[in-house]
Amino acid sequence: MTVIIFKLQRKMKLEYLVEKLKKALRVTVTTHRDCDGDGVGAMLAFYHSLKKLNISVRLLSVDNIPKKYSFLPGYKDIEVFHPEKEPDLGDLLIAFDTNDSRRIEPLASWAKNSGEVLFIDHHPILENGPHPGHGSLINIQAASTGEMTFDLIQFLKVEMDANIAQCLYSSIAFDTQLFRFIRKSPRSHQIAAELMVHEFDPTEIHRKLFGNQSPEKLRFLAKALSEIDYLHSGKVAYLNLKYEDFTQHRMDPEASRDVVDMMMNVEDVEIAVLIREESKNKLKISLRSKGRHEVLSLAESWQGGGHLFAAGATLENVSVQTLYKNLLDWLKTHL
Ligand SMILES: [Mn+2]
Repeated sequence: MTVIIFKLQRKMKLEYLVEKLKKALRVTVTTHRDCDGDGVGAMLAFYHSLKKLNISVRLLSVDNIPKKYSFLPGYKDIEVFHPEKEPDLGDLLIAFDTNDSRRIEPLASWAKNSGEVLFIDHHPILENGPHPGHGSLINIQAASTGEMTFDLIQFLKVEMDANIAQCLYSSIAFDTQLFRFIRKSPRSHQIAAELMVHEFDPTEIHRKLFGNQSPEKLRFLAKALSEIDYLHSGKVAYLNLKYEDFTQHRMDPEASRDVVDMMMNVEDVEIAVLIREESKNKLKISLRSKGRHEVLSLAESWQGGGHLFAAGATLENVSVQTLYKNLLDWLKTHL
């Protein structure tokens, strides 16, 4: 019964979106701040699809999209949003891979003045966060926003091509981390197989997303990984990367976001916690769990969000010592 209701709701929402697209004079597509391969791939795939439907569409991002994604078709069409330069954003903004309007500010507030903001996403709606518009598509069963975008593009009857396929394949490969995290569903593989009929090189995409590291990065990793602390009889891996750790290796703190996933490769580790100093006064926290303990509540207690088993937060003017104490308290009650 619940499945039928879910399918019906999904169909109604898809129809609502199609109606909106038909009426829209100009559509803007975006993804969240500090984007990842899933959000960028999904938004680009949708951008190419709307163009094929002759719908006027723009790509706007609230911050710079890392160069590592420049292999994706359409990357060069992405513009960074500057409120002072944008009198008119069109009448429909669609954001991929988030349902938290704060992560697309100031674009969300700006767009609301002229039209509607919809989200296409697979993250749970936050308890204390803003609510996405009622026409938004949220499916927390999907392993990536790319998979939802694949269904949406099919529903819109857009003919798949190599550009769209490459973008969607990159989305799925990124969020499943090369098909490791597939949420007990064959869907990620099924969609990937359908996409691979088109002309692109999946191995090359895997390398662009997860390989292509510099020697400096490996030297940095060797040092960082050797400094992990193991708490709670080795069930929790904890690492604090200081600003100096990055400057010493001439590394962008952004390039260390994969460290938390490496921490999870230790057999006994159930939860990994990475706190990195992005700049003086600004901390980024990444949380991962193998599935026995949710970590979203910890992220939410730090005004962050994400998935049940992969979440994060950004905090300013808080000391690492304070966060560490919060963490120990949280672990005491949750482990
Ligand atoms: Mn995602």
